Amino acid sequence: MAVLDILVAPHPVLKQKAKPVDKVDARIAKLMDDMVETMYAAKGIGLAAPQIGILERVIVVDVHDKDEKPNPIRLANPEIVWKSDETSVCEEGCLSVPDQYAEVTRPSSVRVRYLDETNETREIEADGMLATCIQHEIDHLNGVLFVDYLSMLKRNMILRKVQKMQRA
Ligand code: K1U
Ligand code: ZN
Repeated sequence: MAVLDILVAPHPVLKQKAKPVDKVDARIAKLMDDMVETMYAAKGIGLAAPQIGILERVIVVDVHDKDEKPNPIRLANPEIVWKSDETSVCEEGCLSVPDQYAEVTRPSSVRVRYLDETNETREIEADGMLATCIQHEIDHLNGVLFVDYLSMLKRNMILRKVQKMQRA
């Protein structure tokens, strides 16, 4: 497995739409493993392939508590097949927008269809942090960052801070 570099906004790849994978073969399974290792190394709870410069529809998430054992979920071609009308507000962060946080409103629960690491089609129903994280990662596959939900003023403030920190 390998720890890969994470792109930081405003990198143009982060604004592009990722392509579906044809099949979860050995290459995609290895990509999923590398993404899990990269997510853990960066102390994140999720990661999408575009964040490491790969425009394919692959995400990984793990929202396990500190006192629980790791529980990574690997998803290719994730698709929201149902979302609740009820919404929740959650403070979000992003490994591609380092050290910046903001509240985002999203559906509280979602049902997601995806291909797992063995190319099996699966569905998962998620709520709480898992639902927020999966929606955040699927947004990455569509070139959307959490700052895109904020006012232009707040978004520009955050992106300017990130660029300043990157230059320092
Ligand atoms: O996609 C990413 O950049 C990963 C991101 C996932 C995420 C965090 C919070 C809400 C939605 C999605 C992170 O892991 S940011 C770092 C982090 O561990 C964290 C930040 C805020 C709240 C909880 C965790
Ligand atoms: Zn993110």
